[in-house]
Amino acid sequence: MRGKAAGLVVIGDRPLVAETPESLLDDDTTPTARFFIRNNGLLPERTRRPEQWKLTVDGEVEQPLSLSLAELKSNFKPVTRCLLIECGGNGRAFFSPRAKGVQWTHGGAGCPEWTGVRLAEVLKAAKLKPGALFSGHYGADPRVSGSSKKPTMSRGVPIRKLLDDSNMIAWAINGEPLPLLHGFPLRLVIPGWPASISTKWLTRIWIRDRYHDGPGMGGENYRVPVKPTQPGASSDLANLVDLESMPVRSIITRPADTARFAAGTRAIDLRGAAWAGDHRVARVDLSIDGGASWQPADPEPLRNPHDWQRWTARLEFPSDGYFEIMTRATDERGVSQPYAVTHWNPHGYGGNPMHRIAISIG
Ligand SMILES: Nc1nc2c(c(=O)[nH]1)N[C@H]1C(S)=C(S)[C@@H](COP(=O)(O)O)O[C@H]1N2
Ligand SMILES: [Mo]
Repeated sequence: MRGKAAGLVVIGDRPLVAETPESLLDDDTTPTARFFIRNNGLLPERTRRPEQWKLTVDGEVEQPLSLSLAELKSNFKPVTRCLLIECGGNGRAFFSPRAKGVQWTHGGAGCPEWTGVRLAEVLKAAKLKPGALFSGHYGADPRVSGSSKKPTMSRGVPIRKLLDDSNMIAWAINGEPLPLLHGFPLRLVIPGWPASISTKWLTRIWIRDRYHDGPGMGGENYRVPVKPTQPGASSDLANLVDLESMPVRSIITRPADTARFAAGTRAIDLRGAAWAGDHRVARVDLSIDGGASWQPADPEPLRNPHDWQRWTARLEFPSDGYFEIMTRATDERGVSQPYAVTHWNPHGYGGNPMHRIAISIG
């Protein structure tokens, strides 16, 4: 299977879910074969006429649209951007007691280069009515049960987020048509918030005059407590709100966990990535003494908004031996990562503890 060949770790097989080990996220632009996979249903059949694939934009609009992929390509200006998307459950494996759902560690995220059109341009052509409040996104994937009566998942966002200039309707990843696994022939890419809103095999964007009520909305779905919950307690639905911007996170992508260095090595070069949902990353710090002291990493320039923040660092080591290296990012608001996850919630959303690797010298 592709995932195995590329080194992805399969953490669910029906539906298929696979995460990327941190050391395989070392490329500035995530190669498609190393990009995580999160399906909630079955794969739709691969269309033989992708250019005729239809996208409908309807609901609270003056001008409902039904556009083929060929029309999207010719009627709007194509754009190419590096956008990070991250599963809302990334980090779930760090909750204790265990939270319900696929046990992601830090690998449910990646930053490939997408090509498509600006979602905002298409919405402009549809002319939103003043009553437009929320979106509802639909894809063509059948449910795991095989039933196609209800969509597998249909999530949406408030209009203020839908209109974010970074959002795209994409047909290509890293210069190639989307693979079927990642939404061929058309998908949404809405960075910053849980990637479940970045609908694959996209068929419809329904503009709504109220909060969207598709499968995957409401209840405990993608919701986190306002008042902190005792770990393991059952949830009080009235205390939950939608998880919007994803929290700050960082990973070390070089060296790999358990790397060994020759005796006498006194400096090691590190590389990594950090991101913080809709916020900018203000700094990344590294520690080799369990957080007793920290050293700053050097950020690389961002290529566009919602790009991940690549960083490098050179760390000095006082002696040979075994060391654990920790990374901690801080966002522009001053919010940084905890040592261990707090804010327990039944589905384990937003778990962003610091990433650590172990290395040995000599
Ligand atoms: N139609 C559809 N779109 C979907 C999903 C899905 O199951 N069906 N999964 C969502 C979730 S939960 C995530 S995290 C991302 C994963 O995108 P990827 O598989 O391309 O990495 O797709 C989102 N889009
Ligand atoms: Mo997800």
